[in-house]
Amino acid sequence: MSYADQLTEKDLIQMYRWLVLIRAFEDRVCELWAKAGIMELPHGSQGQEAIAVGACYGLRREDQVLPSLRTRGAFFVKGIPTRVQMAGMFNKRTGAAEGRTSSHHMGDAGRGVLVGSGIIGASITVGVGAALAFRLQRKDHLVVNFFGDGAAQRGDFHEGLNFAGVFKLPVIFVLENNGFAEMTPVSKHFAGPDFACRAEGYGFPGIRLDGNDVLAVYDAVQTAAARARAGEGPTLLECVTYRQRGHCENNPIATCREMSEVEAWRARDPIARMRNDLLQRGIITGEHVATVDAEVGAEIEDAIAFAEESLPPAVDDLCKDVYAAESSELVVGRRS
Ligand SMILES: Cc1ncc(C[n+]2csc(CCOP(=O)(O)OP(=O)(O)O)c2C)c(N)n1
Repeated sequence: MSYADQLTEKDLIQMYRWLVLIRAFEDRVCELWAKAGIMELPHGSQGQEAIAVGACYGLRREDQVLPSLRTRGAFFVKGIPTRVQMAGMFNKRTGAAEGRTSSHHMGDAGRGVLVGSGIIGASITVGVGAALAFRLQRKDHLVVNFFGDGAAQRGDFHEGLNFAGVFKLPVIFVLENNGFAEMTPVSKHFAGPDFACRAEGYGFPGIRLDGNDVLAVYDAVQTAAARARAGEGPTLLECVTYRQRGHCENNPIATCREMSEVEAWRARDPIARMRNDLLQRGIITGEHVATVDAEVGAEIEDAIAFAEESLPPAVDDLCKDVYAAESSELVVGRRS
């Protein structure tokens, strides 16, 4: 029996709710940005939500994920509250990092989001380092590292995969292949057959799968997680998907894509797909769908009100948390 087959109806409904919440959050953030309601330029993941939900659902709290600049869903599923995320979009002190950074760099190691990065690919080796730390601490936790097809062309990708392969580290590389790096199609930055086959060169499995199928992603990640926790090493998962909006909100999709291509992918939308599947299997009803939509809408409006009422960061806190206090270990190790 597959891992996905072992999910209960309650699990499936929860996964569906995450998908709806992430989409609604990002759509609302785009609206707010267009009306100058928030400053941060949204880089939406609309169309890619099944990857984050499938990958993060079932992880332990201690497992660390490193989201790409587009893996919004990882923050939700790992438990960062909607209010905190929205306050971050408003750069308020109740938000992540107390409003002093963009959401690209949001992290909460206590909940298992080590750190995000707006520098594409840079977090790959950081995640591998975290996996090495788990190994040295003799803990069977793991790391999930998210990045795009463009980021996979950087040296960090090869360095990170090579190191993880040599030391059989507990890390799952989740490549979100949405067909584009900013406006550059994959065909213009990669001549290989697929990204998954690169893993073979580093001595571990690489699998290409449908990233719009939340249960396929869940199954692949759980399989890779069992391998990682057993000390058998990393896995590369190339999740094929499509970004339904432009690279960011000042880059409308109609200006950089064939709309026939966009429409074809919208017809394969991961949320509609799961909804139809659950309806057909009798796990949810039309009434249930409406209830989820209403609950999610209320949760987002509550988060917006919370963010609007919150204070901006204090000027005196500008340099807070930028520098670590000097530790005695560093002093002892320093050469004179
Ligand atoms: C090191 C670095 N180079 C360039 C950029 C500018 N940049 C931001 S996103 C992006 C494209 C990333 O493509 P991909 O990794 O495929 O992720 P996607 O945006 O498609 O999710 C680029 C080039 C950056 N943030 N960091």
